[in-house]
Amino acid sequence: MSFELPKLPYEYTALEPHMDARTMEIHHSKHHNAYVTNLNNAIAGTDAEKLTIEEICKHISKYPAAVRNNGGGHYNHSFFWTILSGTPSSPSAKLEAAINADLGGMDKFKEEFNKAATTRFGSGWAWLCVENGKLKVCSTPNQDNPLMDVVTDCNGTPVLGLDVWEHAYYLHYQNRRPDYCTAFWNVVNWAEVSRRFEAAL
Ligand code: MN3
Repeated sequence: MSFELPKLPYEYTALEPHMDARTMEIHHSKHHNAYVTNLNNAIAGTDAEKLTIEEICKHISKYPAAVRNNGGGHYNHSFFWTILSGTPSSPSAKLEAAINADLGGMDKFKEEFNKAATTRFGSGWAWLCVENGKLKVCSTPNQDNPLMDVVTDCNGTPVLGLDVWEHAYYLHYQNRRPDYCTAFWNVVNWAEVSRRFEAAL
């Protein structure tokens, strides 16, 4: 089995103006596609071809850097597309209650998440994860993610994530990563985040 580029669950224009169509098209059809191609090349003829991307991430220390970088890239982008939407939605009552209890409420959560996203030096991701039944905010460098056994300071089941690589925002926002991080909240698919949260408990 080889990995495939998933279809986006919406049009490239769906997240305008917060995420522009040109960026979405290049991000999906070029960047994500390259991670898939390079991952398939890196695992060709190995037992990893029989595994899911989640299983590969969980034991990533067994693999060469090309699998860590491109397997992480494939998992992270496949995840990212699902938690975005051009259709407004709200967190479920259960997720909202957990954000209040674990993170001090929605405003404090967004502030903490945006701080994680804007202060991640270079390229990486900000995450909202569930670990031992509790929500937490953290970030990873490059294409690492909270499933990976090599990650020690940001573990758990991801329920929301934000790509802060320049390729995710530079065409529209140039160097203004904070503006991109603020705009992100307009296109969060809270229905999907809530579903992932409840599945992770
Ligand atoms: Mn990206």
